[in-house]
Amino acid sequence: MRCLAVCQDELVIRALDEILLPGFEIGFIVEARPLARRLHEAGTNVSVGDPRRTDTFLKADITPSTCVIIEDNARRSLKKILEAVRDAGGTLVYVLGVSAEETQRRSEELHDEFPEVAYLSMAELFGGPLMTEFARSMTRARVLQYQRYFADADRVLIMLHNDPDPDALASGLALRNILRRTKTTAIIGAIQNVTRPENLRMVNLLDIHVETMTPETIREFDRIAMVDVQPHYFTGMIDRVDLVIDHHPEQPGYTAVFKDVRADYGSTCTILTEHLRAVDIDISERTATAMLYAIKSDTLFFNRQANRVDIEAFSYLYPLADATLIRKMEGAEITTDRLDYVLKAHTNGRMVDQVFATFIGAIPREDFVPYIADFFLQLEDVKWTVVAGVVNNTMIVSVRNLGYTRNAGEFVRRFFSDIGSAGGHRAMAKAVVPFSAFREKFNVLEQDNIREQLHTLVEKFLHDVPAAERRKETVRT
Ligand SMILES: [Mn+2]
Repeated sequence: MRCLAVCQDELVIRALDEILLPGFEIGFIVEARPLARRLHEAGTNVSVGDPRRTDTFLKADITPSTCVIIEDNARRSLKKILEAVRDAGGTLVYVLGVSAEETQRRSEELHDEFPEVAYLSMAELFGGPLMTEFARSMTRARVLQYQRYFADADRVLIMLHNDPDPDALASGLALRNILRRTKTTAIIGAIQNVTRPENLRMVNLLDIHVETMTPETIREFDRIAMVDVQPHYFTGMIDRVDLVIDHHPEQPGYTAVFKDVRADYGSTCTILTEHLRAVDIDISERTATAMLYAIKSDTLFFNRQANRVDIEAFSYLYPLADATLIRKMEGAEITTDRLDYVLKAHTNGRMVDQVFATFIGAIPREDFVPYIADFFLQLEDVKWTVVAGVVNNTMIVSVRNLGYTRNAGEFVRRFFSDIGSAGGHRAMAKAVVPFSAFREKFNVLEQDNIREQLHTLVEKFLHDVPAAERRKETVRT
């Protein structure tokens, strides 16, 4: 494709020449002879001419399919040049704004008179890649620091939350890689080990060893890192932590030597992909597979809280991972005992205004509750699910929504933090409370009443406009 650029700035010319030369046949029109001579000597295809004159472009032989780039340095009469190009038959015209100020105003002005002309600003063109590079070097500095801090330790512990999920497990593998350690020099541990069937399948297929820890064994380590979780989770059990990498909302009240908490990321593995890339560490197929599966499952395959960085990490890991293994791990999600509880949830559940609530009674394992909450969110017309079940006199409440409504984490904190633990994101949240405390606070005994009580709470929450929004409304009226 032919490309003709009208530029007077040597730096811009050299940059365009270098960028466009491989794919385009590019020529330049300049006004100053000395500049033309210099560029010609450097091997650039350049001619001298007055860009305000139509015959300059006729001589350059432009056709409707020639791509014409015109530099806008805010000094020359841009309109005259554009008219000359138009009269010579040019139709594919781009204006390149190179003055730092006023590019927005210039592009608007131009648009009124020349709607077919596209305006590109230098800042837009270089801004994205430049910011990515700078962010990467900041990450690199941070990773190099904690690598050094962990380098001389004998025993390193990478701590995960209870019943570790794919994001926690894969983050453990990834961090071990970054610390350049093996399974004997960096232990991946949790107070309560893996129980969910799909996570057990992941642990087996990828041969991930998680050691069950106690407060005593935790103390034997020289350095402690936490991934996908923060110290407050362990309620005082771990008094010293060296590194925290997590994507849950940042919790106050702890100090860590190093910390990278990014609540706007869909998974901890997304953060760790950036760490791995920043220090250029080779990612093994096993680690890439685990991380890819983690991003997929923490974002419910990009249906929940995924953003640009998650998609970027996913596409980086994808060619490095084993897709067949991932399919095998996913198949483990549906089990017959889970189906039994889905049926029970369906029978006991009720839909009101796109909110599905159900109480499934006594259950042998906690994971049935979030599984059912995720399951019913797939139904057409369901925007919120609230599912409760009881394991050994402890009530587990899982809340899910489609992410663009009110905050699920806020919901559980508002109603349950006074009687137990409650927290989570905008789209997913969980509360764990003594069953007796729940019944006492809300005065419910019958199972059906529990479900109705959950509906009442959601209704109250959704119809209660938060103070900030109320203020906005007053201003508007
Ligand atoms: Mn996670």
